[in-house]
Amino acid sequence: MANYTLSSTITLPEFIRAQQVLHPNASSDLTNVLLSIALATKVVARGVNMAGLASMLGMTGETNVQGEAVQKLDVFADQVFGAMLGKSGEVISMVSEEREQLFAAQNTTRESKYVVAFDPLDGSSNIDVNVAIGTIWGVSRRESRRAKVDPAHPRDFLQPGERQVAAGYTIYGSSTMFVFSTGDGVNGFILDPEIGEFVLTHPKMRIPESGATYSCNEGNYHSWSNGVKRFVDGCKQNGASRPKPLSLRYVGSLVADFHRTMLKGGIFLYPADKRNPGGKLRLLYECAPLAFIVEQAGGRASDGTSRILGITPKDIHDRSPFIIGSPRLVEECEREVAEHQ
Ligand code: P6P
Repeated sequence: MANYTLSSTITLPEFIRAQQVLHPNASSDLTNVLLSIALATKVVARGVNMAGLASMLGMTGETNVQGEAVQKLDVFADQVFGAMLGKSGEVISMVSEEREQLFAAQNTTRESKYVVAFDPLDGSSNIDVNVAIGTIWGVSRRESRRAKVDPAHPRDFLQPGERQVAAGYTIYGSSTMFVFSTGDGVNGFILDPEIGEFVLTHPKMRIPESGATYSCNEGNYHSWSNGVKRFVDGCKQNGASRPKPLSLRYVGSLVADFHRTMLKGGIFLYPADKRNPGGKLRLLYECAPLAFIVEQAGGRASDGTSRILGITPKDIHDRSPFIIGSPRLVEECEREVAEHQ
């Protein structure tokens, strides 16, 4: 039995409801959206943990809109989030990494005003080898100039990430952890399987100013820009700005690499390269939600030259170069990029 009494802990639903009371402009409808996301996360967590036993591992034989092989758990997670958010009554439409087009929630009312973008199971290529994977999500209000009765439209999603009203991620690892922000700091919760509830374990998360690790796919080194190459070369040397070289840590699962960076400090980079001239990671449901989180925790996220949260997507599946982490390291990388195009 976990060594705490339930009276001394705060569960995720209690925390979400308490935030609504604390912040008069927080609405019960956003609370309902967050509770739906939390419930969907628990259902996916059970699926991930049971996958090996339920022979859910492996591929479906299809490919998704990204041209990536679809794993059975991808499909399961996409359907769970689509269904749970769809019946909340607060969501108009959704974008999922697994679906080519946006899709309408099945239960909308005239009062529904949120749109949600999510990567239901990021890092899915790691599922079969038991490496941590994750869900990433961002909630925004529908594009303000649109009337309430207008049907779902991509324009509702093509807003800069700074307009998100909430964002978060879940990491399905040695424990299942739910990390989110509604713009008033970042808080982390670990799932206690004995009570089937997320419990507050990481209040007011802050990313360290700097860190001892850099995280990138060095296999792409020769196709990076000169500025990125100079920054990564600098990570491997000691010098004026650091007493010893940084260590390379790269799992190949964005949520796992980002979560370690959030907790320990450091920098994660997925820059543009010859195969991905516009970057590999998706702006709407990978970069923007994590950028929202990291800025709320005192960190920084850019595409190398511009702040991620200031970028307006042109398409719901836009990609972006992605540099995120401790502010000192991201700034150092941006300086190298600016000075060495
Ligand atoms: P690469 C996983 O497929 C993913 O979308 C992210 O989770 C991860 O950071 C990245 O791609 C890994 O890409 O090219 O290093 O395998």
